[in-house]
Amino acid sequence: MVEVDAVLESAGLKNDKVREYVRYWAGITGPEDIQVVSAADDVRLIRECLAAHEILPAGEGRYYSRSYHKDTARSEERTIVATNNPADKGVYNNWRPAAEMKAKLTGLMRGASAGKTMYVIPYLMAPPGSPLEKYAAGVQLTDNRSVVLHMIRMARVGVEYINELADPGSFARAVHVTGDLENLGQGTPDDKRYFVTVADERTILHFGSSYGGNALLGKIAHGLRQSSYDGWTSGRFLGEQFMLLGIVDRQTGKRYHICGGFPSASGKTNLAMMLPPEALGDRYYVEFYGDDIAWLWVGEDGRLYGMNPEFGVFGVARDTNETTNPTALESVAPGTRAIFTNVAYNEKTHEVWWEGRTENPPADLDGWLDWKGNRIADRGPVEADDPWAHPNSRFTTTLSNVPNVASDYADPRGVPIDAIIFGGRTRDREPLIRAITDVAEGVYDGLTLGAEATFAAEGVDGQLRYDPMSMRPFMSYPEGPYAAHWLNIVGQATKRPLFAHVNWFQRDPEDGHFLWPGYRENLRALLWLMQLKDGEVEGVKSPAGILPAKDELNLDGLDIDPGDLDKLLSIDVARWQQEMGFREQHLAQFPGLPEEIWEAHRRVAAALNDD
Ligand code: OXD
Ligand code: MN
Repeated sequence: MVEVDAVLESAGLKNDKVREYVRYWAGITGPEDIQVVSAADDVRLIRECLAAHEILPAGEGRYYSRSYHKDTARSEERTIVATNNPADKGVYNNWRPAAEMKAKLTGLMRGASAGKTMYVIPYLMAPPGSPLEKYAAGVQLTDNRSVVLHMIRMARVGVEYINELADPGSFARAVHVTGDLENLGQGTPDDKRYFVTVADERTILHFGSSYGGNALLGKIAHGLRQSSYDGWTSGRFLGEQFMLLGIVDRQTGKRYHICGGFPSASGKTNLAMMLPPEALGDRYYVEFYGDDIAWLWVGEDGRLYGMNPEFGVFGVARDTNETTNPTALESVAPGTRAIFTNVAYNEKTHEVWWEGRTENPPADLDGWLDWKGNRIADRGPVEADDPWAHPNSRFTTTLSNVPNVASDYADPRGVPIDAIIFGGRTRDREPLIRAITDVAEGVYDGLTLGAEATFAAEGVDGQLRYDPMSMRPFMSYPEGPYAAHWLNIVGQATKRPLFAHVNWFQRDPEDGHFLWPGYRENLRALLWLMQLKDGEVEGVKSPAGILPAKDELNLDGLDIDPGDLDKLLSIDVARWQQEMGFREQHLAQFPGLPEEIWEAHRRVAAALNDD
């Protein structure tokens, strides 16, 4: 057995509560060795991982990793929020009793790190000095070296973040044990994986994966599930799966900040990293703050503030290219120390490729391996059309590598939020943008956010898979209190943000073409929203919010069909009325939903009927 205290002492880990926690879990998981890591260990750990073939070189200063082929994504069914209070059970949080889950996970983890090193990763999910720092400190234990490399990119890592805590016990306890990946029955009735957040004990216990949100516990488990629970119980903040961007108007000197939630596959990372359209580039500059998580609170000046608690980006590789997201490509350029996971890899040239990177895959197949490590050139007719990269393959890079990262991205004070936007992927009904000035109607809009079910297979035609505030997989407490907490936090602000709903994906019903070009052009809708906020435009009232008048959108340099623009800026009342019925069923699932939300629903329904 390792001399735990001697190791922690020599690593400069002084917090006694952290020592106690490491000792306790080392006693259970039984590692052969213990190492405390900090960001400065990255160079050594990369070298060790390369030597052990846990990662491979991907060109100068870039790396490639491949996960076990049944361990490639978050598993919603195996993810649980546990507490000691049955009243914490909601519709989406998969609630279970804390005692039951702690016993189960302790059993699964017992002796499961035998022969391995336990890495102790002290981290902070916030810029140091943040008003929410108290909720941001954590210590992840993991028996997987590649997970350490990812954590160093996604969080601020080092003993300095936990040695001097005002309350030494106020760190999230995040235990990750990989398990025997080949014998866990992933996706079968005998699935042994469990990803549990014991929210009222601020303890995260994840067993049976080394991938993404299942294994990088600072990110989703702490940054979203634990933080949203902490935000609710403290009454102080919101922790949401939101991107955060800034817009600088060089002509007026004004700066704006917009955050918002988008269900997966609705272009959130592309939006967060967006560049302005060519024709508007002299005047406007878009700044990147974060693509996945925002914590929101009300500052002493009565404004809503937001910050990205992460230190990096864990972005989906698929379809990332010079058109969709040139900024992302630059953020993983040679020398960035980025890590690619589960994309295709050329073992001779060390290049990487994924579907949508270029229109066609590389023509010369020499050296190319698919994400499972199989040679593309050896594929038979059955596999010929299989993707080269896994659809959930990723790139991991630090925020500072993003070329348009905001100069104040690490400012602990956060940035004032001018608007909160929601956007799904909707082929009809949702206009390009509709602004909402009333807080309850804005929160109602977030609660009824969704993305289209893929037609026929997953649902009724035109019916959304609802994903409230894009938090469905990360909900940690019941939806009724969640809505009340939103009303409370935003209601505390004396200078309120605007809300808006955006949709870049409306299609022509006849030939299916996208009505709006998307990507960089999306800035035009956001600029209109900021003009509305500043009282420079009035928009046109509709039953579902304020729409841009046709001449209010800045269309300089954009060639768009006038008929398409008409459809983008109008409301299909009949389709909206159908949607209101679906919304009613969706909201009725949530006991204790505040009356203000129901009133907002009835107001929109009545306005549609009067229209
Ligand atoms: C997610 C992620 O799973 O951002 O949503 O990784
Ligand atoms: Mn996410």
